[in-house]
Amino acid sequence: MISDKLNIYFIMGTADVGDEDPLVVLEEALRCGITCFQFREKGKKSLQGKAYAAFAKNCQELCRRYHVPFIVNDDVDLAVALQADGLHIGQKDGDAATIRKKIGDKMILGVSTHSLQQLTTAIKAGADYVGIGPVYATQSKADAEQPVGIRLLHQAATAYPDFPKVAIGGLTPANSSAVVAAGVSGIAVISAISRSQNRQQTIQQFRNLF
Ligand code: 3NM
Repeated sequence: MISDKLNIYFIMGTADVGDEDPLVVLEEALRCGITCFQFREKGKKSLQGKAYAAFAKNCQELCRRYHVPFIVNDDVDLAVALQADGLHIGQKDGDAATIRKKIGDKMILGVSTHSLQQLTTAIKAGADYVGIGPVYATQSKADAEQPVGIRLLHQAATAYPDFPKVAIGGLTPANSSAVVAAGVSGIAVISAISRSQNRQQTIQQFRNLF
């Protein structure tokens, strides 16, 4: 996977955007220069059934128009049905090696990790990139782990300097310089972009870090 594509990695579902239309938010983010998108439709009020599938398809079509990879969170069947560019799984979403076999070698596989050991396991299982977090406290994930801080990013960069890594959790343009300096290929964010009052400026500030 091309590490550049991970630089500004936006994650969103309907729960992440106040009163705005999520498709309008996504299109604005694409126009302003996000480099990767993860479809993450979670939470009590999340879309279900046909509405869920239609929302995913609409997000995918927007991403295609802007030549930005479309990655599905968690839902292997949806990723396969849509022929998504990638699938992202967490530590509780099943065994990465088994999932890799199911999706084949062409689909990008990302795995969320919260320790060096999980990172090693994900790499061995055939991940193309890992998420490392939460770097800072986050409001966007109900069951987030304790923050791992910049320290784990440095350890990961030392252990696996060339393996693609994205940092996640509580990241904003203001606190991400040290994160990028720690050696990650990308900054993965929900709220800093989905709830930004000025998306153009926020995304430009993230872009300036690379
Ligand atoms: N995964 P925000 S933290 C989806 O630690 C997600 O793996 C995390 O949202 C992990 O940018 C997180 O608003 C939430 O903090 C990120």
